[in-house]
Amino acid sequence: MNEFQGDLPRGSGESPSVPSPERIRIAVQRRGRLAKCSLDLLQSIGLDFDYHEGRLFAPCSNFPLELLFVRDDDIPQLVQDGVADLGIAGRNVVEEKGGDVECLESLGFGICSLKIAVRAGGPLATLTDLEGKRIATSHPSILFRYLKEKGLDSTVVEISGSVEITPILNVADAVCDLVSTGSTLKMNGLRPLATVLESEAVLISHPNQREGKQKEPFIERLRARLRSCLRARKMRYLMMNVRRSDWDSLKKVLPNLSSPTVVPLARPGWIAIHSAVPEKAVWNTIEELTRRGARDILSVPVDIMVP
Ligand code: PRT
Ligand code: ZN
Repeated sequence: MNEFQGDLPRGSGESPSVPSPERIRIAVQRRGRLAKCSLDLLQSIGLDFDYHEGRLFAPCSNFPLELLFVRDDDIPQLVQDGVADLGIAGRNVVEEKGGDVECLESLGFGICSLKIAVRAGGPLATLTDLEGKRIATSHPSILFRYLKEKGLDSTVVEISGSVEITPILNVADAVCDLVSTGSTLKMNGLRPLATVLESEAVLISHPNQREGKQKEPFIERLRARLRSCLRARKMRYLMMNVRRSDWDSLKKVLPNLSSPTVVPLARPGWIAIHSAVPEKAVWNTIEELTRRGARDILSVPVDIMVP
């Protein structure tokens, strides 16, 4: 059964590969680092679609939406031109391409930073040492802006890939590249000098394309679902049994943001407590709760969290 409620026409999107003008179109990376997480996130907000390698479009069977699979670099332009209503791309790509797109949500994956790096043990030690030097990057616009802001006059060497080997080849004195674990820099004898941009995958749209459009309420529904899932991913749900007399002490451990559920147990003097806690703090919280008398502690993941 179709779960979407509204009067948006379904159009020709029933066909597996024919685009429909009436559906919300979301551009996602076809293959690469963001592809799987983008699809997983869309599935986690209840969207049902078939995905096969090589396919350009995938219509959704339970929401007026279709996916468009493209290279990540093309996503900001497709959104700006109105070919897609929404897109998922790295903030680095969005900032690099510039253009008139709006970041609607930060999506919590594809996390990396754009860093300037220099030869480890080499003569360049501070930002000012980059004055007059060559910096290789595949993000020239972002780097230009950064250098201008810092008042540095360096030469930007634009390169499309393998940025990290340019100092070895004497093509550049420094690099400005994406870093996640830092092992690529290390392997190439480089060390980070400055962070130019923090990046993660973001949901983008063109502000004017959405205004007053029939699709807007559906886009808002998607955003609300995304926020509920993203919020939930950061939380765990804890359940435990405690002595009523220990409750005042235990209360102090459970974060203020959650309002714990307190349920009386058949066992006299005991209660069950349920509470959502931040995933990052879950082990410390469990250990502290145990010290304060909590027993039979269960922790479960949270799928959806609507405030
Ligand atoms: O084919 P298409 O054009 O779609 O993909 P692509 O090859 O251009 O991009 P892809 O799939 O490599 O990356 C897509 C997006 O993932 C980027 O735009 C970033 O937003 C994000 N991302 C997250 C990264 C990284 N982490 C990352 N580590 N993109 C690239 N890297 C590279 C980096 O360039 C360097 O070569 O990984 C290396 C460094 O990794 P560490 O772990 O050694 O530090
Ligand atoms: Zn790309």
